[in-house]
Amino acid sequence: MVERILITGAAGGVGTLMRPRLARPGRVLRLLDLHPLPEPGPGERVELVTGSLTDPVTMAAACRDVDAIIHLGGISREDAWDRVLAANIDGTHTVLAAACEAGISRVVLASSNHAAGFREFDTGDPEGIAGESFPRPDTYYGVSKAAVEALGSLYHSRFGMDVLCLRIGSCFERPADLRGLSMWLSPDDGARLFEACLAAERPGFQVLWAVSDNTRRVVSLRAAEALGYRSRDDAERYAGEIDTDPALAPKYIGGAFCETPLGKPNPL
Ligand code: NAI
Ligand code: 15L
Repeated sequence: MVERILITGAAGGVGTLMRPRLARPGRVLRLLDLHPLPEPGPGERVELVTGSLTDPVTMAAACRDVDAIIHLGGISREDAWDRVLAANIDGTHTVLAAACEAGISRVVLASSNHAAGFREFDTGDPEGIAGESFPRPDTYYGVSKAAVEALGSLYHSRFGMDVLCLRIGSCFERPADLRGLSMWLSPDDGARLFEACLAAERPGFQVLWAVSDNTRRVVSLRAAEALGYRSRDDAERYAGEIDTDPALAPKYIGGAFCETPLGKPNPL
């Protein structure tokens, strides 16, 4: 049997990092984005879809013969309310409704640390902040991610879908700054976590922190590890290249997002 996984927002930063890492024999990646995607390399089993995840017709076609969805597409930073609402909240509703209609029972949703950006770094709890902690958004973008989680919960409770929401920290090749030493999700660990989300038996609805097992980690990996995730990376190996002056330490896990003007596109 061919396993087909639909990845929305596949042309973006995380999608580009995951494309080679999620390739497996017997697996087809169906990659959807507003922007054209690079053509398949030799031996690569991908199907390319250019279109909007906010369009129900596009999504209905994209969901055909799909076993699971990794939903990354949308606006990935602060922006005007109506734009964030359309791409992230309406968009995720369209993705979940199409998945449900197509009988797809497993969806992994990209939430963000910014759904909980106003949680303080220093909680005093050695376990770290739990995944299903109540949202404390830092931006309209963060509000949209809290709504993404709520929509996932709704579709699980109403229709029995398995929905895993990942509160992703900072998923880039390497951590950028002092905050990143706590919040980094290495690309390889990201792929490990997506695989755990795809493989877990009947996980139901969960909100999980998606970070590497960083020495300076302040969010809990308990739920992700219970699902089968095993981080092998630690941002600390980059500490020597980063200014670790404690004066630069942000108070809140959302870092600079907590200060960016609401509704103004930010370059972070
Ligand atoms: P990105 O901005 O690089 O990529 C997002 C992609 O979604 C883009 O290629 C864009 O064209 C596509 N997209 C936007 N609207 C669309 C639509 N209507 N239809 C189809 N495609 C659309 O973002 P990145 O960094 O790849 O993040 C992926 C997801 O993970 C996003 O949902 C983001 O909010 C979330 N995330 C990312 C983090 C990171 O560290 N990169 C951290 C926390 C969350
Ligand atoms: C996010 O949610 C963004 O999508 C990403 O671009 C980074 O800013 C990340 O959070 C972060 O907090 O580093």
